[in-house]
Amino acid sequence: MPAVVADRVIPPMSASPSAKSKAKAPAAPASRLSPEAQSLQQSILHYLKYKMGRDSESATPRDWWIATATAVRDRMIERGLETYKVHRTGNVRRVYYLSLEYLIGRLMTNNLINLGLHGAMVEALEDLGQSFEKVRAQEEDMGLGNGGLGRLAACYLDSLSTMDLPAVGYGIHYEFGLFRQEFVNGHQVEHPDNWIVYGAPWELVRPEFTQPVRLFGRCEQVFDAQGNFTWRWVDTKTILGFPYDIPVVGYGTKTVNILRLWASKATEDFDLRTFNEGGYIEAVREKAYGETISKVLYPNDKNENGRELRLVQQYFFVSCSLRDIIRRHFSNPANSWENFAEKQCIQLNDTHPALAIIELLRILLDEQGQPFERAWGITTSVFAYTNHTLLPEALERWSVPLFQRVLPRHLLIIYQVNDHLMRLCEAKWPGDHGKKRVLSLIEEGGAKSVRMANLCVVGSFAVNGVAELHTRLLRAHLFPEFDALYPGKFTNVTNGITPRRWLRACNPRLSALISTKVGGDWARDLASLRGLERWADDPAFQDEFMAIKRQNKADLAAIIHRECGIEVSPDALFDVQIKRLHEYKRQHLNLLHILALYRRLVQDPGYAMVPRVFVFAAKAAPGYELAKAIIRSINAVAAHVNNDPRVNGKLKVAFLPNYRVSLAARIIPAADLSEQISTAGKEASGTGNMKLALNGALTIGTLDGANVEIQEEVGPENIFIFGHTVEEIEALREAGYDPHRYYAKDEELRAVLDWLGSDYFVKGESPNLPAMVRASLLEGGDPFLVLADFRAYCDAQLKVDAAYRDRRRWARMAILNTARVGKFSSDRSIGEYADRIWKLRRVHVD
Ligand code: NBG
Repeated sequence: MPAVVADRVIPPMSASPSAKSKAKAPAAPASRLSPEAQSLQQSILHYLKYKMGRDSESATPRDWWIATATAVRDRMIERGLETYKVHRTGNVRRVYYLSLEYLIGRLMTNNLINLGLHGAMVEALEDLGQSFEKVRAQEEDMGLGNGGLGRLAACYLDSLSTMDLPAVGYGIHYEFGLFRQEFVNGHQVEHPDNWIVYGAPWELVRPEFTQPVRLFGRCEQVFDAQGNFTWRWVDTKTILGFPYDIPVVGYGTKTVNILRLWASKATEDFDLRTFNEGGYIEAVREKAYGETISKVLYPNDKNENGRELRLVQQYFFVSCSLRDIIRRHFSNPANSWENFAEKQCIQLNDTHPALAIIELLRILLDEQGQPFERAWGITTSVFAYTNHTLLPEALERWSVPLFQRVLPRHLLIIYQVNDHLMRLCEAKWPGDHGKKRVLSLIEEGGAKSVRMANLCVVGSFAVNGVAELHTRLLRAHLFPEFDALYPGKFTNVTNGITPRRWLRACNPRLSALISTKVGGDWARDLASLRGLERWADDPAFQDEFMAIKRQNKADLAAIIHRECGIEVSPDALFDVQIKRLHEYKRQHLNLLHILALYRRLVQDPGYAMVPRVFVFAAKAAPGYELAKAIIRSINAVAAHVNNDPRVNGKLKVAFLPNYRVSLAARIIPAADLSEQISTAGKEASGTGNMKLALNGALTIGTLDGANVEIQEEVGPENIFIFGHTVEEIEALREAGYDPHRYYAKDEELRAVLDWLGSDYFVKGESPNLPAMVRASLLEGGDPFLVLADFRAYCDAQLKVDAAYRDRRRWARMAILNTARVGKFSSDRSIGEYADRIWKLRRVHVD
């Protein structure tokens, strides 16, 4: 094994050797390298030889990457072992973050920055004749999530370790992450994302913690030795959960927590029995089923319910995780069920892991023989639930017959919890059946289903929304009865983003500039960016700030050229909308504005506007036809606009394919304008809005989600707010919203909609997808009020145009955005969870 020297935390941005050494490094005159770089070099060469079977001449870029990542992982393991020891001997309280999604992206740069070894690694590799950038580019994004919810989970893991909080993340080790997106003739085409095919060097396999998971079967009534009636779950099938650990290193601290991801495997005895009975095909089929469970991540924007496999995935994952939590608790002889809730706290990331509540109850009732009241008492002291959406189609419901087939025992327990809930309800509102109907865990009427959000509220001691507005709507619109039944249970924790990834790593130029003004500690104390306010009016600082933006734009321009074949100028305003494709996010509102500009330009070649590059990146859920039609429409309009000499370079539209974390990290530092234009009340929070503002983009947005709080922080003069508010939308709906009214009275809107709906942009193509988009806005009733907000949006865009012409004013606004969004650090969010919900203390690791 290579020698591992004690790592020192290098202050942010110290990319140059921090110490000289006379010790010998294998491939270079040692005196030029710092001790950290020497040690890294030794490890890399060791793994190149003994793991990859190469020497530095024969190694491919992938060999270099795997050897380098493994060398970095060693440093994390060292700290991980130390962390584990401190946590175990201290018998500390821990939080377990249960999430079906983690959108991690690449880890190399972030791990190095957090370890304080970024500079040393650059040095070590360059000295070996390798470019760090090239090596790190070999890493596949870990895309085990759909969007904001999964990315939030990844940011929170970073903050948990950084803040020295004892935590374990649990998730699924999907073999295929979110699909890879390609455009073929402007249409989205999906390809499998086989991210682990060439190995995943950050992971550690942990076969000793494999867990059995039971499924299917039936329940039978039995009497126990005391003559009490109980249920037994029998004739089940068993599959195995096999854990992979990814170490999560904190920034500038020694804490390394883990993310444990479960892969499913078939049990051998079960296969063998079937095999011996002569059913070879059957044995292989069942083995395949066992392994199918963790095969693929479900794209969740379109209602994919009714999919047995998704329910099985959810149960598989919570069952493995809970057994692991219980095992860990009882590995300390001082612990018992008495202090379970005192030591363990489980956070449910949306309703996806809601079955954990019932599974813990089942273990307590059936395996521990506890009476219901006590089992329920323990259970409801352990769980906390975060809601991430108010969209009705995204609130999970599972059909009762499906539940009955897959988890018959759990369904009985759900009925038992529901009885308990109905009694509470009766005590509070005697005889009020209306209240019971809305609170019930079971939705009656037609096909019966289990309401997972209700289960989460009932089974948790705290429920939170993810932005002030969202939490207010959650309490007032979604759960008013629960709010009355459980006073004090609902609370808000506004989302946050990790400044390590979303500024320090993705925007090194701006990071360096910031450090010269406010010192090197801002990545740990983001509120200290307020110190930049002093320079907001300083012309020299403004010039530096905007020069960096321009360099970042030039970098993005090169990517746009490579990916889309479009030439764009870094002097244009970069107007960016990057997020999942969804009607509520209104990429089509943006498109209508682009069409309006295009029309103004072709009708009046002298039309005065600041040259703009519209940048889109988004994946549409594969089954979401309208979202795919919007992608097709944007690409079709782009093809015209980009090739029309009449617009004279004033307008370009680039839709970058395959949106993912590593692409976001390239776009965000280059954005001037951040499009956050969802229908008010629909975007729970948004986190892209925070990342863009932090990197000095101005927001054009509605009063939705965290935009409201961004406005509070940056000030109304430094943001472009437009559109109907939640209350105005309610009023409009009550009065009977009619999109045709807007269509009839706004000549430009009518013209661009009809233009889009013709076959002008997609000559002869069938079906005519842009026409489908138009139809959704007129005949379809425009469910997200695109037409109602169109004019206000165009007016706000005129204000953007005017502001951008005034270079000093724009620079000041951009600087103030960076300076004032420190609140949106995920460290602040995690601090609030730890103090107010989890009651978790920091544990220092030396
Ligand atoms: C998403 C919301 C976003 C929010 C993220 C993280 C789901 C179900 N919800 O607005 O749409 O920022 O969660 O909280 O993915």
